[in-house]
Amino acid sequence: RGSDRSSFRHDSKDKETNVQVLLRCRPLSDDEQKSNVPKVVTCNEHKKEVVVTQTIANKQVDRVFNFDKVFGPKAQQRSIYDQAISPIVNEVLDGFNCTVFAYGQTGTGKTYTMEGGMRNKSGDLTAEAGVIPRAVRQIFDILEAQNADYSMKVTFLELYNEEITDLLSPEDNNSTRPIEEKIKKPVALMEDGKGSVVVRGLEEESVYSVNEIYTLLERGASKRRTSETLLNKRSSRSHSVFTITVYVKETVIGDEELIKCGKLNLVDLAGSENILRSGAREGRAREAGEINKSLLTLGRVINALVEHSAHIPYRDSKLTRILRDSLGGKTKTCIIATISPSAYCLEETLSTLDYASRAKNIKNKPEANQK
Ligand code: ADP
Ligand code: ZZD
Repeated sequence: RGSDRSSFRHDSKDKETNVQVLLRCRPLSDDEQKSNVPKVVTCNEHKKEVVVTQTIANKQVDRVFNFDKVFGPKAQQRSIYDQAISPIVNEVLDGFNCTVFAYGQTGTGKTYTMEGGMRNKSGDLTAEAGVIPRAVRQIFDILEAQNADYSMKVTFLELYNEEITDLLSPEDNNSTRPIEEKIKKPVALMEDGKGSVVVRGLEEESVYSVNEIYTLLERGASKRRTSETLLNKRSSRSHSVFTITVYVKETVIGDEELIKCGKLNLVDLAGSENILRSGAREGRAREAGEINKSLLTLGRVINALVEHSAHIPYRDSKLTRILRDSLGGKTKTCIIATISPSAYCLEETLSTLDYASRAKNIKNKPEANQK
């Protein structure tokens, strides 16, 4: 009967693939344009090349960086999605786990890229919609077109100061509880015995339509705003992780039932300037140290992976524990590095470009899971 085939069937070609790294440079803002802010970044999308122009001792020095894809200031949300993210979503529906990270200095467009601008009342995608709403739409469109028998779960969390906030937990209307308690709900990281970490205690919402997910995103976005104001959190210092898990029932000849499962993690990282500044003496130094722990550890994990170190410090932060499989594991990973063209951001821009270049050398071994 084939019932002994209940274990995972690995669709493994044991192929190593590099983490894909894309670069996006935002346009100058209206204000920056008005005040004639000098630009130091030139993008060549065809050559997949970014050139940064520095003037050192009156000499012009160019630094050139290459990526898997380069998107200049004119690139639209839709074009980035169609060229870079849509193929990843197809892989998720083929049973792969995939992760997209946005990395860069605050103000360079991480949230704009991952989430996008405000949402349309009708629920349609606007030109400003980012990766998350577009991925949600594509997943439903494909499953509906295939007339698939599917189910889906989403989670949305924020990680700040090594503490996890569940952005989807229902509103607590008990007005006598301290606000801190209403926002925070104990969630814990647990090892699942197969080398992965699961976040225990998160609200896992089963969803059946695009609009249902959009309503949840609204709840998450509103909760994030509440906790930002009430707890004086700086969103630039927090990481947010939106995860969609899709289960598709496969029609198989005979009495076997296979469920294909794919997972998509969409991660908006804390501003990268927070690592550079982490050494700075600040009033609340301990807090500052904690805030940067996940981002610092992410950098150390990347370095350890590309240097083939014997020890990869995954366990040193919550972010790297949650995303362990995305860094050197079986997940397909894509990093979108975001930069500003402004001369005033030069130092941060070079730091982001160096970081992103290093990340190109990380190798993963994607494997489809089929239960
Ligand atoms: P971050 O999340 O990196 O801090 P944001 O996404 O908040 O940055 O972007 C900062 C500002 O720049 C926002 O007002 C955003 O709308 C705008 N912006 C960022 N990227 C772009 C882009 N590619 N095109 C147009 N506006 C952008
Ligand atoms: N970037 C906006 C949210 C913010 O910071 O509030 S845009 C998208 C992904 C995750 C969370 C929110 C969204 C967002 C949104 C806006 C307003 C209300 C709910 C959700 C969005 C944008 C376009 C389409 C769908 C959702």
